[in-house]
Amino acid sequence: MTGSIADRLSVWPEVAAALAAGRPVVALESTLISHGLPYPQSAEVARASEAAVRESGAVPATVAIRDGRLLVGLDDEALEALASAPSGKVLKAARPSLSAALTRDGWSATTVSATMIAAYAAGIRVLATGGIGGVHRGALGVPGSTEPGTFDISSDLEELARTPMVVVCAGPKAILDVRATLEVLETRGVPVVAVGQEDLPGFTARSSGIRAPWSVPDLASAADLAMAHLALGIGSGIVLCVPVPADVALPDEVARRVAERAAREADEAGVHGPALTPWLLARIAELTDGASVRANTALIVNDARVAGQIAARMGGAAGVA
Ligand code: PSU
Ligand code: MN
Repeated sequence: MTGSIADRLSVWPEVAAALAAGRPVVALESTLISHGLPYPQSAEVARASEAAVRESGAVPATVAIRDGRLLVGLDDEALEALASAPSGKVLKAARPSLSAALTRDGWSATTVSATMIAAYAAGIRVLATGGIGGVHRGALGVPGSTEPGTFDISSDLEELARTPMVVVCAGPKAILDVRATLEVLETRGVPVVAVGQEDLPGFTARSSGIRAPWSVPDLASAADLAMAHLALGIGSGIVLCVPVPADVALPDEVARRVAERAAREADEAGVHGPALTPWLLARIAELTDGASVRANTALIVNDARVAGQIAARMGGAAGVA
């Protein structure tokens, strides 16, 4: 079977009804459920994120792929299936693997890039994730080393450059080369905005140690800026970064130290490609004795809540029927 993205969409009735009525909807990506967190925390966070979007006055639409269809909005059974599937059973679908995911049977989870494609086609303009993908450490080579760079740069960045959506996250993942990630986003015309602080949030840490390219004091101004950006019609998305809740945040230097160590170990173990991010997140969970998982789950749910509030403030601009 072939068909365009629009032909492949299966929009959950509640989501379709909300979009038709001009009510706010928030898309949630599903790779963090299947590949980013251990079970059962993965299932808990998927449900808690949906609940947080609802508490904010918006309708959640978790996106995934099953049997050739792009599902925009999942029921509880589907969330459980994605979260509890044995590793390797669920494909990690990004823009480059979208056609492969859509032409195989069973489940695929969608990364930020694939989620943006499906959600945008459905009319949704606001998305929540934990941390966006970006430029991996070593992608540009390692100083002092003669080894060439891996060039591992997430397709999330290209998608943000071409798909006009508001993406709420807790900053680029700490496992990345955050400075290089910001530079690519700048080159590709994607505003990166810290909300409520001047430092760029550091995923599981409150601060990345880098000043954000732009910052706004509160959610109201974040929503205003997001609406202004989308209204321009210049094509790119906008990234809103909200810090992880303080009570579970990893100390900034701990987050950086374990990220560096995990990245070094991944390189030594020869882990590359789409498997790298899940491997690093799992290794950091071990290195922090689960503290990174507590921070990661809390920041995902917090991002979902904030995205719901932003979408509610955007009103009709948060989606199109
Ligand atoms: N946020 C998390 N955990 C995750 C991800 C985001 O807290 O696992 C996922 C998102 O789906 C993101 C992906 O798009 O990691 C990036 O993967 P890669 O670096 O292979 O592009
Ligand atoms: Mn990659």
